Amino acid sequence: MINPLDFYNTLLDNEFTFFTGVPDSLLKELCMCITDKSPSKNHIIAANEGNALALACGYNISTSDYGLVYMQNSGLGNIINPLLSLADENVYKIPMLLVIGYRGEPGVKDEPQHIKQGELTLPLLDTLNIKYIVLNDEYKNQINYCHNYIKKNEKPIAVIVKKDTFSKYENQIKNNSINDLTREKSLEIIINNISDNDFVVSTTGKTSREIFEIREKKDKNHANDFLTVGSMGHTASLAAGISLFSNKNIFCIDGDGSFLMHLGGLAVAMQNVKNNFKYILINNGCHESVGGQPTISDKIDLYSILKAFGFEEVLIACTEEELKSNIKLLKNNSKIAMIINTNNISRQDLGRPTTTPAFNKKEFQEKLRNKNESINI
Ligand SMILES: Cc1ncc(C[n+]2csc(CCOP(=O)(O)OP(=O)(O)O)c2C)c(N)n1
Repeated sequence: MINPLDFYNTLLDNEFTFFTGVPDSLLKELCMCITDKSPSKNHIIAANEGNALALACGYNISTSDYGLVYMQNSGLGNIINPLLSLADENVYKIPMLLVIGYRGEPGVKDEPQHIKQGELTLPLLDTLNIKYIVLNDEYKNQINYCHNYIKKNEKPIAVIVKKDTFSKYENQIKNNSINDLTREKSLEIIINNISDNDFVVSTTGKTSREIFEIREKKDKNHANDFLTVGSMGHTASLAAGISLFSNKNIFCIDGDGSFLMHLGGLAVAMQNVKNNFKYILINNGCHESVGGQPTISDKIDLYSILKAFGFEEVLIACTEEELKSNIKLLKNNSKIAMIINTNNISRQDLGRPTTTPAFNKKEFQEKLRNKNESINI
């Protein structure tokens, strides 16, 4: 295994000193090291991977140095546009180092949402004409090679990071939150206070995993919950699409990282949705599901943003009691949102959905449509 700090120092030795990206569980230890060691000006946790690539392009234009963009391979889709129409050699010819977490690697067991992405990661890079190397113990030579390649060819190169490549970073991010409320407890309160006729569309990561386990614990099936296991950042648009053509209450449960990733999706959704679209933002200030790297949610006014997007009411809950009383109000006949401020603690033994996404969709769809006496299409 590679020690993240040694790797970080190797990057510095090779003049990679500007870091930006979206965190990934396979890069968790490296991300933690970068967050800890890099001056804040030189490390930007971006809203999405395409933004990160553009930031690295800006850095190169301004300094002539090469940025490093890190991401999970799910983020490849987000970088393709700026990669091909900004960084490409036929456009502005901007080099950088891409560090890509290899979820769904063929032959390695992984979740359904990572399978196709894993199969296509290397072929996709080939199609994009991006050279890649798979990171191993020869990393010092490999990073040096990348530096020389970038310099000579003035184009991006990718480093692929397999599962368990990095060892634990010595200085783990601590939970400094004084809030007792966990995301899981919040979800439990929500589930306990909505009816069998209400539907949930939940975001990528542990939110959906926790909802699955809460229903299991209550011996309930999962037909009321659409667990959006992949497609991070699109939950609000997905829930909006569902709610527009249903007369059921659709509770969209988002995370701050996901909310920020494609913020425009919610803004546009709000111009179109009806009063049955209920938006809940679980704000733990970080990408908790992949290691707890901070988002900017504690630096921006989420309440005002949601109000400006068109929510008639925006409720805030920081305690179980506030949450319990707010959730009742959420059922009002108005466009209403709730921000729940939680800590960033989750269970170590949290499982994953044991049913397939396809089965989940079928069950959800059947229940949603069967009980729709009149669908407002
Ligand atoms: C496009 C894309 N980039 C990165 C990821 C990896 N990823 C999965 S969950 C997650 C964090 C989500 O953060 P947030 O919405 O705040 O929810 P939390 O985990 O804090 O509950 C990330 C970055 C992904 N699935 N898809």
